[in-house]
Amino acid sequence: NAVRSAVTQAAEVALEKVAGLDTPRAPGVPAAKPPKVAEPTKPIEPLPPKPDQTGPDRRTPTGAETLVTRDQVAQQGKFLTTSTGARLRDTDHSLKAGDRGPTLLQDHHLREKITHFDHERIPERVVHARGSGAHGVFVGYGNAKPICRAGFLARGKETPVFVRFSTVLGSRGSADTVRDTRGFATKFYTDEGNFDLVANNIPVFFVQDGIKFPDIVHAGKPHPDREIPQAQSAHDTFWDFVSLHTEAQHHTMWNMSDRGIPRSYRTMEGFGVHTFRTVNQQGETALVKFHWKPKLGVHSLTWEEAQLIGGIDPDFHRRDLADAIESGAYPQWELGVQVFEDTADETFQGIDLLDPTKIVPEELAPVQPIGLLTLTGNTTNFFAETEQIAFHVGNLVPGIDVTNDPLLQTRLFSYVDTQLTRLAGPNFNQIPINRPHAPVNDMFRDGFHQHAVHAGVAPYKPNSLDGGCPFHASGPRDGAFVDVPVRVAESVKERDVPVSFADHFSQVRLFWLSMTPVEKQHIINAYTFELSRCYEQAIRERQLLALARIDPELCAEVATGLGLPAPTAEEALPVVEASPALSQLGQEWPTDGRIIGIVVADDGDLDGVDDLVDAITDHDMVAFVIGPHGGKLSNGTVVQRTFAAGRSVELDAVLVAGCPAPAPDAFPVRDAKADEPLAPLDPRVRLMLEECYRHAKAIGAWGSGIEALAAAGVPVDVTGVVTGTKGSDVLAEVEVLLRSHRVWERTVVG
Ligand code: HDD
Repeated sequence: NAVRSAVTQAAEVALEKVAGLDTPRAPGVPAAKPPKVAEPTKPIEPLPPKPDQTGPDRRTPTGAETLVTRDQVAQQGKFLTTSTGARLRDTDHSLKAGDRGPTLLQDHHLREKITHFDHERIPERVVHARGSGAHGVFVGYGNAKPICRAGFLARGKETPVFVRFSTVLGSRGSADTVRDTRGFATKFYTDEGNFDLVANNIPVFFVQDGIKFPDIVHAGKPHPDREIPQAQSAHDTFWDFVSLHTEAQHHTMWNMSDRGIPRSYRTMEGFGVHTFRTVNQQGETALVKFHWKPKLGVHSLTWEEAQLIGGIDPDFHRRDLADAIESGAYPQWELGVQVFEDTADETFQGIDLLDPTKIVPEELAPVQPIGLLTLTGNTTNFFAETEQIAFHVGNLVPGIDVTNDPLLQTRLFSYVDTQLTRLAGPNFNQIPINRPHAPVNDMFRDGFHQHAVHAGVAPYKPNSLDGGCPFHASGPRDGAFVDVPVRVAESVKERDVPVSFADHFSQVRLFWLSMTPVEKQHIINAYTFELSRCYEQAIRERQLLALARIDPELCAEVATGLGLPAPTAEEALPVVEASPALSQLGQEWPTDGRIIGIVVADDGDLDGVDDLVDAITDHDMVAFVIGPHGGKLSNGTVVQRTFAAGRSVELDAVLVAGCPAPAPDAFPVRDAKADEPLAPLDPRVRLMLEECYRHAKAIGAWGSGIEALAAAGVPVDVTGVVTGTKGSDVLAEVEVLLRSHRVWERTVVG
């Protein structure tokens, strides 16, 4: 303060000597003119932030502290400024030598604006580039205490989380519904530090050793010469690799199953894949596999739906997640563990727990729920949160440790390393979305994008100058992370693989045998589609040979589809028992958030349509009234989708309340089927009903809606097609059907 007041006094003395300053101006040069064009937008009251996007001022939605207030980061402050805070009089015109002259290099604001824009993009993730994120909360059940001392698992303990779902192969702008593995990465901001569970929706991986990760990724990514195809495995290099590298066959079979095309992120399971080691308060250890179980059940698209949606709504999964959260239908998953004794050989009933290409069937080791995840908040800013979040399998908390799984060991290196390029330097954990909620007291200093202003002079240990601070936590009592003292070194250094990793086929067969006939048919179709897209005959033949080692029926069906002879496996088929828990079908689930379309015609039976909408909403489902035009129908019912904009693929079930006649100008091309001796039906509605029928969706109709079914060729006397006299009765039956997601019984293989 003494220094300050001396400086102020000196300035006051100097000021007294200065008279008013005139702006010097060269002769003949006019004073600065006001801009000719007025501000294009008149000030109006800004819109309030969406309810699920409000965050306390100085905290991000995750709860980490930001460096700026909300007003400073939103478009809400009164005056536009430069990034250094100077108010701007004009951001619409560059500084020029005359209003028709060249632009001047001295226009600092122009250069700042364009430079910042030029650098708005950062490298996308090398894998999992396409993703969607949400905030939420995890609540522990407390029952994991005997095996794990992690504080966030304590009974009733609430921990904020951020989850990022993703596809693996595609670029940031690729479609959501491609056939691919899905990422399911969760960051728990626990009191003991961040814990990241970086999981997938498939419980096994393509390779057993991380050193092969670049190989599978290079094979799956688009071909390097023309960069096609985008976001899919249906091409030569992928099948070249997996057919040669047979340990990839298990993961590949999961991809070819319905798991490769989830209906929604909300209906996906998640798997930590590796076996982790947990430690309790007494220091006793157990081996565990983590599972996420969706409350809405596991549910997938059909392949035709997935392809159609790729064009109709490439953001289908992102939109579905955000809409559900915004509407308050918060998605939920239970975190569960399979628990195994921590034996010296780290195996369970002959299954090597360190082999990431193997599952342990739930019939042998049940998944025990230990907590509940609820996603409650959308992101405020996609880039700041979903794009900048950095996960790392090494972000562990006391009570959870890694094992020697060679895939996991490489991941421990890769996840920090990749952020150094992607987020440009070593300080990425200071980015708001990555900041722990636990106090951070590290000795990492400087580097690109350092945001902290570290005090003290002794960022080294031991020191005396900063009082010896900070100190080591002494052990579990102080909440320290303690590495589990497992024995590691009674072996020789070698590049090799254990014999127990050598079996590449028995669990693939196990998966195949566990599928229902419908699911098997989908797998056959998927292999046939993908291999048909390969150009190289040798690759198709090699993959058929791999299928022969899994199951002769599977191999024969795919071979028939490809028009090739089915090979026979030289060795005997592995003998395995099926695991019914692997099938997605045969159970009933809550219908929350399911979308029911109601097709209406202006001159149809509109009575009661509004009541139906209310009934659907009351049951926590979503109703889309689909009509010939936007706005309102003659009875005042609001239309959510027009025939022009709505497609069946958005719906889980459809109700038909009328038989809309073809609109004369809907299709400029003559519609041949409209001349058939059936009730004339708008071709877009016919397509919708045909697709719903083909995709095994529940269909209901009453009144003239029954004529629409006939005109679309939808039989009324089959399972899953409900007709009646009253919409409410039909809805009640459709709702029951929806509990099993689809009506597979009426399909050919049902
Ligand atoms: Fe990985 C991202 C999941 C093996 C290297 N991985 C990434 C993401 C998920 C997974 C969900 C996206 C995270 C996000 O949303 O930001 N990865 C897995 C699973 C694996 C696996 C379940 C096997 C069990 N990964 C794996 C290996 C390596 C990597 C073996 C390297 C040797 N993974 C990465 C990466 C990524 C990544 C290159 C890209 C972006 C990132 O990390 O942050 O480091």
